[in-house]
Amino acid sequence: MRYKFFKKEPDNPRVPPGQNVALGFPVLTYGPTPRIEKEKVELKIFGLAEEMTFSWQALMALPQTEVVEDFHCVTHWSKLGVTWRGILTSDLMATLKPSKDASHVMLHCNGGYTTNLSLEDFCADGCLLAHQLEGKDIPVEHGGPLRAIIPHLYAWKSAKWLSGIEFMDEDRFGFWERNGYHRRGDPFKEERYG
Ligand SMILES: Nc1nc2c(c(=O)[nH]1)N[C@H]1C(S)=C(S)[C@@H](COP(=O)(O)O)O[C@H]1N2
Ligand SMILES: [Mo]
Repeated sequence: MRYKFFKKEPDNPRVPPGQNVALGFPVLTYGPTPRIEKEKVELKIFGLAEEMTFSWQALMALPQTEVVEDFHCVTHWSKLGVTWRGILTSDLMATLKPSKDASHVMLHCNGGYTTNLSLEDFCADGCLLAHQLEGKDIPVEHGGPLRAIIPHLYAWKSAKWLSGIEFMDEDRFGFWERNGYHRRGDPFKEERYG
């Protein structure tokens, strides 16, 4: 089901400038929705880090954490207080061996979508690789089985159908960043376009 109801909350400090509160949870996808069985999920770590591939089982064996975070889409809607469950990026990082030169990551998705982040933004508080939304498996249109959640930046950084994390020694542009979006995307600074 797809809801399209929004309300203005100008006095709510959690709502960034230029955003309206979404009462439902809109779906924002560029291109087709890839369908992947959990058992076929593979998360590849590559670039400037020791190469590793996590199966679904290996991901589920990592510490699991629930976060409640606001979600801000650059198309002017924010969904407040979304509950996600998954692996904190800081817990994932503790199991990886990135090179000392790694300063940025590129998130890669099934279907070809990409988005770039500094390592600091990738590891910030509340960031996780999520597999549950409001206590249930994430619906495929919202990025299930596995998506990134980067709550402090606009939601185009929250890569759905995550398939890889590439470590890099410089910033490179992902899909929307090449197409005019800001390289970082802080909603409270309205970093919408580059
Ligand atoms: N793989 C992939 N991830 C993606 C996108 C996409 O098109 N493909 N859209 C992004 C954008 S612009 C937003 S706003 C959020 C939307 O997440 P939702 O569909 O769960 O609301 O996913 C982000 N992650
Ligand atoms: Mo978006």
